[in-house]
Amino acid sequence: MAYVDGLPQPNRSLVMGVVNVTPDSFSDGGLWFDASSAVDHGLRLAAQGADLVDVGGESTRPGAKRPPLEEELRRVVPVVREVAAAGVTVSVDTMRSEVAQQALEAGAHLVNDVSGGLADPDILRVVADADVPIVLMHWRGHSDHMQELAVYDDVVTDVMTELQPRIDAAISAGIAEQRIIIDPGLGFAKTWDHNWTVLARLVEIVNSGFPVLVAASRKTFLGELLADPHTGERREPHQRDAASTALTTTMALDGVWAVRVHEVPANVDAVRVAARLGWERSSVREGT
Ligand code: PMM
Repeated sequence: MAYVDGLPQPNRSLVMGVVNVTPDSFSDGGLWFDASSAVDHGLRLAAQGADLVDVGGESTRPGAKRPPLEEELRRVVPVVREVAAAGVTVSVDTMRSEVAQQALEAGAHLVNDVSGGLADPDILRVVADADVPIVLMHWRGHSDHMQELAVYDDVVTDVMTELQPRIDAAISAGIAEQRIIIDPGLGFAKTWDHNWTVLARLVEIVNSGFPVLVAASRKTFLGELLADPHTGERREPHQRDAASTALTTTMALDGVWAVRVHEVPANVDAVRVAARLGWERSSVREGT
């Protein structure tokens, strides 16, 4: 199990709860759009057992348009401040250095950059100066055109090859290697089949030695998998939680550092089940 300096280390995969302070995220857009309901939601997720709470103000669903900087700051910073003040470990989900900077000043403990430092390279300096961990996600372009970029020779090899220069850039900017978390970026410039391939071969990514975060929760490939057999209609996002939890179990057994999820209690149970089972499997292997 990989650990990250300065973050909780409960000897199992961590659970990161999601608070999208957006009007348009695919799974919970608009639900926590005002600061006080976003704060309440973040505190509720922490009380339910989330190890980290991820606060974001930009929807990255395919086709989404970016909010202006001032709007993203207005959405995110007050929520980060209040949730962190309550003693919760908070990550800020942003691609902008200014948002990262202000969120860190407001008490955030890590930065989750879905662009892996590509959208605004100065974010790497901000993270290095603050000496906090960063999530570098595999990313090929903004959401308004990313699905045109979903072309790979071998998705797992290509993701790892494209993450390496992001890791190198983070280290060159002064971020300690032990503070780097990687994420294959399910659904970002990836088809549903690509997502399944990444999940089937997750161990190859975990074997890189870097802590791995994965966000499968409620994503469209699950809605498609669970489509109504009669009408073909996709399963709604909030009815994808059982499938998301099933994936949490397999990903935790594969050794991911953390899962990013919308619904916390079942996923906390799942990572605990996986930790116990993983421990038992290694005892059996060692013949104890
Ligand atoms: N996906 C979304 C948002 N943030 N962060 C990381 N590190 N990895 C992801 O795959 C990721 C992310 C989009 O999902 P949402 O709209 O449910 O937040």
